[in-house]
Amino acid sequence: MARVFSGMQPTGNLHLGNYLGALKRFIPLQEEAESFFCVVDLHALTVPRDPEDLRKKTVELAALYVAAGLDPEKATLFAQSHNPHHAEAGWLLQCVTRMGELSRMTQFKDKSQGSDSVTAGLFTYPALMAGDILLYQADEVPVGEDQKQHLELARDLAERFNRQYGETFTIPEPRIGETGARIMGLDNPEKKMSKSAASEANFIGLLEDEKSIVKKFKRAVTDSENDIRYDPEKKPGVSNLLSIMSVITGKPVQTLTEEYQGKGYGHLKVDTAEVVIQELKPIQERFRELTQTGEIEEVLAKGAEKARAASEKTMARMKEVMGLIPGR
Ligand code: AQP
Repeated sequence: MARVFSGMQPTGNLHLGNYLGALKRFIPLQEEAESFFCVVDLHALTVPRDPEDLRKKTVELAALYVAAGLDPEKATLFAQSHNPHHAEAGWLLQCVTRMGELSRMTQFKDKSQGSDSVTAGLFTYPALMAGDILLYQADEVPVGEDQKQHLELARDLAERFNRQYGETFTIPEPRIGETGARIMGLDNPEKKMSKSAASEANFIGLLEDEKSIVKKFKRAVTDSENDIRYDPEKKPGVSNLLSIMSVITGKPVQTLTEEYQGKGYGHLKVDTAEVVIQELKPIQERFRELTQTGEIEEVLAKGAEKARAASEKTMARMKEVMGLIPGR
């Protein structure tokens, strides 16, 4: 059975991009693969966080995993910091990662722009991410398009490690959706929807209320024409709305384009908002129930045990081949 691993950071508001590019795509995978889905709380520390908020967001993200349809009996759901192998593997992999490789990561370049207080953790985080994946011998990693470069690095590190120390890791394949892998900001469809966007008009939070969703879609930036067609280069705003609708309804973009021929942008915006509201409603209801019972902490505790057991062998092999002697 194939193994799947993916993670999400417990930071900011989980948005529609995170959901359509990643979380929604995790759900069917739990049926067909041995799946590990992690709340990557160590990654969240790469920029300063309020500790209380980080604790709250970690439990909330795990609750969103379950509310969206992940079943803790089928998939292993856990917090990254609950399995110490991640930090250990991250360090060992940093020692085979080159500074030049990390310097080329576009996410680091974007996030560090104009700041002289960037942490070393933000710079080395792709090596930790490689450790997250390689520890579980994952065959596939479902992610949005923005993570493609980090995954290529994880593959390069796995290949280098295998060459240098002998066969240790499975080489993971990125699994990036055809549609929805890069949901764009509603206020600026030239850039991806992002938790850290300057304006709240950029994203739809998964826990956002109906009124606000409708308002944001109505104000979504489009263009000055009035024909509805899919052309991400020339019509990024309209194409973004079509992508969102396509991933949720399962209708190909082409079919939607035909359905909306002769209708105005206003119509497309209101319908997209409605489709999103209906998709998020059951998730929001289930989320509210879950966060009142305290059962999520239990899910995370059981998941951590399973995760530690699953990564133990690889962790021991990494240490051994690198020349670390076993402790007693
Ligand atoms: N706009 C997006 N469209 C599709 N997929 C996306 N992802 C992120 N943004 C989009 C995917 O969501 C998963 C979890 O991402 P993360 O928590 O690691 O955060 P991120 O990739 O750094 O992006 P965010 O959530 O918008 O945060 P910031 O603002 O910090 O960059 C990943 O699979 C990611 O590809």
